[in-house]
Amino acid sequence: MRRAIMIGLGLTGLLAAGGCGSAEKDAAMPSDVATASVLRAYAEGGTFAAWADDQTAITYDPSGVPIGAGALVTVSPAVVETVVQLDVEGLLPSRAYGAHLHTNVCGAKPDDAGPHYQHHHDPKAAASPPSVDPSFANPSNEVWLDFTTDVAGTASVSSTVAWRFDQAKPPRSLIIHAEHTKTAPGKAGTAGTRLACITLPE
Ligand SMILES: [Cu+2]
Repeated sequence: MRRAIMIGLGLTGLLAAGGCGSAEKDAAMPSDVATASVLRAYAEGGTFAAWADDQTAITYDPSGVPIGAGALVTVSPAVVETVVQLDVEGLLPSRAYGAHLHTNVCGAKPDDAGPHYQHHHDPKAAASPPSVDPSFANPSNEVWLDFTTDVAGTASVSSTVAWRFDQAKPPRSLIIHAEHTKTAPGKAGTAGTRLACITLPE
């Protein structure tokens, strides 16, 4: 079924050229057998639609992420790093978007996905979310996947971080935002309205 989705999106070729093959190789390395769950690779995505309980790819604002657009998130963990790739199609042409991994699954409301997934948690964000301190809200401690679409509305972007997901509490969604991500103190990590969300596997 997942393969059918990829073909429908026309993203199969991108996947074959991307992290999927190498991820399978990593997951099969004998030294990693004991940590197979930590190194689990996956690709998740689909066609954007309005929110429903069983909907993986949700658009909250079809004027920014149209119904029928598609996205695929490919996670490729390795021994000392994690590569996350985002492929999109059917978005607005030549437009800047922000994108990050967030902590919670997508819900009926954009805020249901919670804050950004962080490797080292910003202690101040617990009392006063979200984390806007650049020493925590940055693309080395979070997974940022900002992109600008081409004239056809497609884009492909990847981020490599020098750590692996916490398997007890992995990121559970990718949010597409209305703007590129800011880096200034007090605004770090903010990227405007949450336009769309993809729920990621546990
Ligand atoms: Cu975000």
